[in-house]
Amino acid sequence: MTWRFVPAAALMAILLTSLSTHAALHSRLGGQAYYDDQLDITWATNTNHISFGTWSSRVAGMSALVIDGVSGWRLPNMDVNGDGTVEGCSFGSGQAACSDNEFGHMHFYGAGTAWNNGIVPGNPGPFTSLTIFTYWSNTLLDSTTAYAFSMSNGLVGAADIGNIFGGWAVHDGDVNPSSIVDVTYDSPVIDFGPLSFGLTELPAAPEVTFSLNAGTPAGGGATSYGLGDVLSADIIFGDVIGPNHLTAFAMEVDAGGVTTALSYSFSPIDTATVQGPVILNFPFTVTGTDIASGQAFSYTYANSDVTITPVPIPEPTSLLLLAVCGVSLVGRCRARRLGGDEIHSV
Ligand SMILES: [Ca+2]
Repeated sequence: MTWRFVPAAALMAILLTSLSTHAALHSRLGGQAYYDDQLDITWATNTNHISFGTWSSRVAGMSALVIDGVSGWRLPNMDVNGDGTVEGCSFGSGQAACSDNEFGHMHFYGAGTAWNNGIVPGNPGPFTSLTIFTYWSNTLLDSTTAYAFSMSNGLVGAADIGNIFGGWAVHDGDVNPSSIVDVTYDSPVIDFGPLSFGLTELPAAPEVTFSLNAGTPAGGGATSYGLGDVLSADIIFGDVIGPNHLTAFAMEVDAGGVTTALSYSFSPIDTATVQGPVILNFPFTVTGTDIASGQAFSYTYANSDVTITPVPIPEPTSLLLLAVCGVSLVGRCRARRLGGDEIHSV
């Protein structure tokens, strides 16, 4: 098995941004969500996307929710620091302490910094369908009891998970993607087994596309990305069609813009011809068991290209520094000047 980059086609761009915190809600996904720059999370505009239900059903609803192509939604967290204590955000406890409770912070501070001046049903700001009823958090007290919050009066409670409460979707970080990653493959080989996925031949040049947030600095100018950094993922391979079944993702980009590691897997829901999990890696290997014949199969694409395209963040005051580097195994990197923007080699 070989692993070959094609430098001429593989461009890597790293987006470096300089953004300040404004204590504001920023429209995202065409107004379908708002980024809360104080808590560094994004709230769905429609507070009733998945309606009311039991705690378990709201958790399941979040995992299936896709808004404008973005998955990875969850219930709000009422114990962000995980110390087992839920902050009530009472007067005098302070805004910093209140940020431990995402619901409490939204209710008492909202987009601002003044206590008791937040988002409530009578003053919902940009949010829709905000009701006086109770909302589930993702914070469990024990196996049968979860914390819940009243956006009407700011009361914290713990209730049996069988209760019917609301489910307001939030997402870690900013859902505006920082970059789009396209991975394309060619030179397919059937290692063994039958053709599956409803295919009559292996696709000549399949493509996988991810949109990612800014990732995490990994030291020395490198950046690492995990499953939580993936905002959306798309793949078409026979009758395997994304985007909502990505189960693992890990990518490392070094300071020179070279992708030094990339692996991921999809576990699509079983269909007549697909039985998950289907493991796709880099280079592109596809393994599984064909349902029709019961035989194991393995396919490999010998060649891989990675293209990472930065996505400008819609902030008028943002400073964008783009570094464009040729990707190769020896880490070739060059500085460019594009459209008047200042480009720095990294
Ligand atoms: Ca806590």
